[in-house]
Amino acid sequence: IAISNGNGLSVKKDLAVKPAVNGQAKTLAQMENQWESFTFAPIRESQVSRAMTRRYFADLDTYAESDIVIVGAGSCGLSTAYILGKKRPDLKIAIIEAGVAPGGGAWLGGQLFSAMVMRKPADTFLNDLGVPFEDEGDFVVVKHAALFTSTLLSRVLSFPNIKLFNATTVEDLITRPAPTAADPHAVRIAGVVTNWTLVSMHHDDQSCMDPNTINAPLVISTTGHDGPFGAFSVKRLVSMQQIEKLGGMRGLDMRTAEDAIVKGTREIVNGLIVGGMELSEVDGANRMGPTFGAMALSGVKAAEEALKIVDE
Ligand code: AHZ
Repeated sequence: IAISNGNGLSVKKDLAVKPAVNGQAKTLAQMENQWESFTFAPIRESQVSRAMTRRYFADLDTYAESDIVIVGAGSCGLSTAYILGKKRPDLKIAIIEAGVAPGGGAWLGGQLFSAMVMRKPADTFLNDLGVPFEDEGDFVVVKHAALFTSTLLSRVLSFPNIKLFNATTVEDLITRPAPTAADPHAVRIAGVVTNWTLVSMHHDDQSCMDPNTINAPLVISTTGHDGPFGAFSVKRLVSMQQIEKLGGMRGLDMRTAEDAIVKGTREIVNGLIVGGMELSEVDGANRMGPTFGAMALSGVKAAEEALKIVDE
């Protein structure tokens, strides 16, 4: 049957599809031993498509103007989002993660071992999150890194004011002129340029595929140290001549690396905070290897710095 949608367009409505109501079991217990008569509630394929695309495109619309964009959903980016989500339900926060699976390097503790080590006082973050650990004195151990990351992810994804766009790469930064007496070419960061990661991976073998954008007065970059991925925003700051050069991440020293990352988490250029291991590339800080307290607490500090700027 054809029905006018009010814009003069006619929309085909399939009357065979009724709203899905499952009049059967209300609880799992009621389903026990009922498998002979079991059926799912009815559905049509287009309902599935629309349920997904309507929400995704509404989110793209909503978050095209965000209050804060977090680039990278590793342990630092997710910790930042968790604190911001808890403290500020009034802010619109978009997380852009290049990978299909968020979590960065925090699904395993180190090498391919399961347990995750955090030095005190990062146990406060675990307590806040509700992740159990064994206390070994100066440090604590979560029995599986995935328990930390999955709990953090589930908390972050539950905030109604946070949207994770995964499989999406930040390809560039949006800038606006912000000249100072010392630097007439200075800019402020005013958002991010995005593309689906699969598109980003094919710029060399397909004709121009232009990106999308998100405007935001504040970007928090946590893309990890340099490598096949990583250190994206700070490398771009060098190529756009906003910082002179990168210090380059130094060798591993657990005793100094973690303090340096947490203390150094800050606004690097106007509108761009850098946290986590991306910061080691700016400051020439040591790496810490498989001890994750600094990633959580750098996230806490990044959130604190962000709120100072937002509330200015
Ligand atoms: O996919 C990346 C990862 O999930 C994502 N990312 C990188 N570039 C991106 C881009 N757009 C969108 N252009 C991008 N996303 O950023 C995430 C970074 O996560 P990570 O776990 O690599 O970084 P982190 O700083 O949160 O944690 C670092 C963990 C390390 S490395 C290390 C050492 O080598 O010593 N020690 C620790 C604890």
